[in-house]
Amino acid sequence: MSDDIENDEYDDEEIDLNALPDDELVEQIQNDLYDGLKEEVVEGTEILLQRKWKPAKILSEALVGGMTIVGIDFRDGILFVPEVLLSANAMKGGMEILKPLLSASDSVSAGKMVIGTVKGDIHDIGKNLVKMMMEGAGFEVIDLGINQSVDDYFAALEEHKPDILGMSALLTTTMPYMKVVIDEMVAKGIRDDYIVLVGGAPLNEEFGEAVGADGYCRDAASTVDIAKQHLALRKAG
Ligand code: B1M
Repeated sequence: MSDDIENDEYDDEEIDLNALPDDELVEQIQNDLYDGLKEEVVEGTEILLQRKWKPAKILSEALVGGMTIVGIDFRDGILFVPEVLLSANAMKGGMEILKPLLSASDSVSAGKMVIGTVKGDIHDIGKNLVKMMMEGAGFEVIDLGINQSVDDYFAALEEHKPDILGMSALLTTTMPYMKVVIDEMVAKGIRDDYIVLVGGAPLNEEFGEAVGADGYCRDAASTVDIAKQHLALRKAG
């Protein structure tokens, strides 16, 4: 019995995040993200910022690093949807803190992008990261959200007249919808009016080519580079 009490006391013990050295704090943020503890993830993110960590480094090492572990355990059946939702919510808490810092840059727009997750798919963390990184690089980004149909994309292209259309898909069952959108653009004669970039964990270079996209983007940072390259090519005629 005394053992139980001791264990309970141990479980309830609050960790002073401020007292942890950087490497242990990053590990603790990843653990808190895994446990879906949004407040703690936010606090840890703020402490790293106070310690002069670059927002992009916090994002990739603490937040994306933590989400990668969640993804592995989700795949292996150790975590289930409700737990992953809590982790996703905790991740968004940290991202909210970093967002204005990543976005605080040039006032002149580097270009305009409309982005959305395709129909049937509700994953949006990666897309949101892409949005943040693109905004950080000076792009104007119109985020359509999740579950976007051909009609939704077309309405947004019409309204916002972007340089780039970005599509995200995280499921093998929803990624073929990207081809539906691109084929419809071809049918309407508007395909070449836009740079089409696609991304999402199950995609690859070959898939991007097969569906007729201009580029496949492995992650948020490479999306910025690929977008800039394509815009430069267009400008060069
Ligand atoms: Co889902 N899920 N999920 N899920 N989920 C995956 C994708 C999965 C791989 C998990 C697994 O089994 N290992 C698996 C898909 C398997 C497959 O298709 N082969 C899966 C499944 C099966 C499902 C459900 C079907 C589960 C169920 O209900 N039984 C269901 C589907 C719901 C639906 O969409 N209709 C489902 C639901 C969910 C939650 C709602 C619980 C939650 C989403 C919460 C949210 O997004 N708001 C969730 C999550 C969180 C995941 C995992 C664990 C993490 C995804 C993530 O956020 N990664 C994921 C496992 C994994 O990917 N390891 C999984 C972090 C993010 C930063 O990376 O999204 O890859 P990522 O984005 C990167 C790049 O891919 C790229 O840049 C981003 C940043 O670097 N990128 C782009 C992404 N989009 C881009 C667009 C661009 C450019 C780059 O445009 C130009």
